[in-house]
Amino acid sequence: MVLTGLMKNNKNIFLGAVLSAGIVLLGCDSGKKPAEKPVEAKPLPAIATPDFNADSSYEYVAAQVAFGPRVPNTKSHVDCGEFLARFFMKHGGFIYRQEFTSKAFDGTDLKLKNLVVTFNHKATKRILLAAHWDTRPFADQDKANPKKPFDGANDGASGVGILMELARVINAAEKKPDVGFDIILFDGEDYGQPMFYPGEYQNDSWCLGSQYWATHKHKANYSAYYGILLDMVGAKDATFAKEGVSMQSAPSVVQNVWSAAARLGYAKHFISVQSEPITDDHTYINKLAMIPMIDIIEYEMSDGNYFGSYWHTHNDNMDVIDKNTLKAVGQTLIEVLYREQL
Ligand code: AHN
Ligand code: ZN
Repeated sequence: MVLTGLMKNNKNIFLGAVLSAGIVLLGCDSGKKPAEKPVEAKPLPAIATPDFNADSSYEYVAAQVAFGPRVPNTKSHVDCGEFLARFFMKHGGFIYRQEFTSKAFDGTDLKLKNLVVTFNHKATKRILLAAHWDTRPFADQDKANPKKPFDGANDGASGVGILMELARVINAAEKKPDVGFDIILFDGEDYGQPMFYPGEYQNDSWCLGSQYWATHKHKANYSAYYGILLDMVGAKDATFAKEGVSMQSAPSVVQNVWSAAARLGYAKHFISVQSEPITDDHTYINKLAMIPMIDIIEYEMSDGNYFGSYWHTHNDNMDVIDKNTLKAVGQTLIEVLYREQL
């Protein structure tokens, strides 16, 4: 896999060299002495990265779903939260359980818990990876049964299942990334006001956990070099567009992640299309925590609601999850982490 990556990459490097040669020639016209030789672009050195196991990641998605919908203020939610905390401790993470209460759009007090997991805490250069672990309390896009909760296999569990497998394989690997990294599992992302609720629409009713963390970090002076959020990252044939908030706040991070995916052969998932801005946890991390963060989120151009047709319906269950998509996202994240230099 490393080899294919390198071969593909050589092509990009070659293009880069042609382009810089063009710039040197332009320099000639303006009367400046051209550089002796264009600076030679170096191909990426081969590196060994752990292999992301999609079967294992799939089982981690299923394990969350098996608790029942992880809706705040339910036993399934509490139990799954404990399971996740234990899992990350077992696989080398240090856990901060951040418990707090937030008011929902309808005035309900929600008992929420962000799980902050740190790896290699001594490293000062840190990458933040995140996903939400809660499930929406109603399938309000479902025609037949819009008031009942749904499994949230893709919306919620897929991102968490990828971060679980990433933590497992990196912890088991002899060679770790040079950078430190943190995983935050945000709670209360999906409790946003549904269309069936009367009254004025409250925009900030989504993303309660990330809004809380951004203003109450687990460590007062915490920051990260950049962040990557995962949301709905496990559906069959999913496409991820370059999302608007990400392109506005962290275009070079988008570029880096999309290039890594292309090197590994995953360009059919990481497409070169820009989508409109989407309000998600990264919106608040950018706006309130001032950490540049991108969102890898499924975006289907052919679909009326932009997300998959299963979105916020009872079809968001294990049947939509595909191991190839989990692999594409998980292996790309590993590539990005291991390529990041101090
Ligand atoms: C809105 O629908 C405003 N944002 C999408 C955030 C989301 C909901 N992600 C998953 N579920
Ligand atoms: Zn959702």
